[in-house]
Amino acid sequence: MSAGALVVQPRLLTLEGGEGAGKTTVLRALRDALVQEGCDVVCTREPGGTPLAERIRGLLLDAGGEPVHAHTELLLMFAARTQHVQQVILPALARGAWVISDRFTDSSYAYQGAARGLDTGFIEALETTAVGISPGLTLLLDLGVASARARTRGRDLLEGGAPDRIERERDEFFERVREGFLARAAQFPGRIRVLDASLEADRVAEAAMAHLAAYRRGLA
Ligand code: Z5A
Repeated sequence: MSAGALVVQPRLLTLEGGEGAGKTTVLRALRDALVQEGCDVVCTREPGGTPLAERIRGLLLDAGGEPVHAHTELLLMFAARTQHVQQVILPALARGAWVISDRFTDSSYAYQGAARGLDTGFIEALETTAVGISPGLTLLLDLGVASARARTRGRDLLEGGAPDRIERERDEFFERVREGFLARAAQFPGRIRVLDASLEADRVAEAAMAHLAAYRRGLA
């Protein structure tokens, strides 16, 4: 299977959305559903997923106060992704495992493309050259910016965390991220399913599992 120059990987599932949309929560529900059926499941995240890519994540989220150029940010995201794909995702898929990634290339189109204003053609060139694969199914957790802020503030208060470099962006930035994701969903309606992430966590997880079940029936 291929999506343009990309090879579609049916067992690669990705979760996308703005901050605080509930990706981590949904990822656990999907993992549990697959594990219960005896599947080998690898859960991972971007940026990150390998020791080197996690170090790049650290640089991306805390640049020590130095301004980060949008192209630097994009190239670091893709450096981490290339490493992640080569070291973790492709080997897991090759042994027949399912891979669930908390974020993947759609995030670069939404954050660095739609929100930072970088050229989509350049992102496509990086995706084709340095990534080469596309998920079979992507669940986009769509949530309004104000609700997302309230959730992450609540979590930070509970856990004593603080917003990172990207989380400190203004609401307008996150509005553009949201629009960017929805535009991707409109462009790839077969792959990207949009979930209403404003619902209670259990309802969002149920919707995610229903999409996964329908997707798996389609593969059979
Ligand atoms: N980034 C990028 O710019 N370009 C790229 O190519 C990639 C990433 C790959 C780090 O990603 C940053 O990198 C991210 C995008 C950028 N920056 N931002 N913003 P990340 O995925 O690690 O960061 P994040 O999106 O900010 O993660 P997050 O805040 O942990 O979001 P989440 O995983 O979607 O949310 P959660 O942890 O599952 O839930 C957040 C809180 O809400 C928590 O207290 C939950 O208990 C609560 N929650 C969850 N679901 C619900 C519902 N349904 N109702 C009520 N409360 C809920």
